[in-house]
Amino acid sequence: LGQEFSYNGLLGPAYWGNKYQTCVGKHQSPINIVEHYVEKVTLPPLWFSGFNIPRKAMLTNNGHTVLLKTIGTDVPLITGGPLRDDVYAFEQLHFHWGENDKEGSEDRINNRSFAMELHAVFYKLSYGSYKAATNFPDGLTVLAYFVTVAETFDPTYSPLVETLPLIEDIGSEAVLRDNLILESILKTNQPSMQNYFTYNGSLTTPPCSEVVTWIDFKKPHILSHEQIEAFRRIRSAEGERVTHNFRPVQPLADRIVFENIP
Ligand code: SG4
Ligand code: ZN
Repeated sequence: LGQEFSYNGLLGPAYWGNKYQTCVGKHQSPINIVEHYVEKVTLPPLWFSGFNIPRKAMLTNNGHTVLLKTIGTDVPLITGGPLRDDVYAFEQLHFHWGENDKEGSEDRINNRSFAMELHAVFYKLSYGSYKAATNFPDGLTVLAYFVTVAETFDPTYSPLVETLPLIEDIGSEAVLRDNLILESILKTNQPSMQNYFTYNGSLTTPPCSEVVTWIDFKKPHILSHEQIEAFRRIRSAEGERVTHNFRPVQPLADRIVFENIP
């Protein structure tokens, strides 16, 4: 578990391309989004369904990050926006963070890093499974939320943050005490969800597959310093604390970043 790649040393991002050819591809993520160069567009609204149902949720330490999966049959779905009429199904959500509150996000805005970034990963339902979808250029979409730090933190994160001490060891998992309403964390019912950047990129970890429609919401989430510290206490395969699990930005090359103005 968790030994195939790392964020430092000889298994670090500069060497991912040795084992995984795609990681040196032309359409990699993350990127620096320069607002001056984005193309403003008005896409059809993003649509969310099934996010307001309480679900059993399981949190896992996979050695690289904290991963949350919901348990049950019917899954939350999204469509619209850059996804057009295609329907994508929720797979998992996870986080990226840094050693201190000045860094941690993967994408940057005007070269600014945020303390953390939440990724909610979805796969195109018509491909049948998450695994199958990763073989197609439009197979995945990731909803990305930047996190800034303030005393007045977002209480909807508390059930998740309170479970972190139970999964500090690699491979450990724990069910959240109460069923989770994804809508509370992901804010899928809020108008701010229609203002986002979108571009085509990749998974930000090996195998770095170029199969992701990225949707980065402009309105950041707010956590407290103490809440982010709880993430920094989870341990990796080497038994060390995971204090840096974000990939450096990659060249934009010939891609265009769009900003949706609702
Ligand atoms: C994290 O390492 C997750 O643990 C991985 O999920 C995820 O890989 C990887 O990030 C890349 O995803 O949204 N940052 S990202 O591009 O979803 C996949 C698992 O290992 C394949 C399950
Ligand atoms: Zn991620």
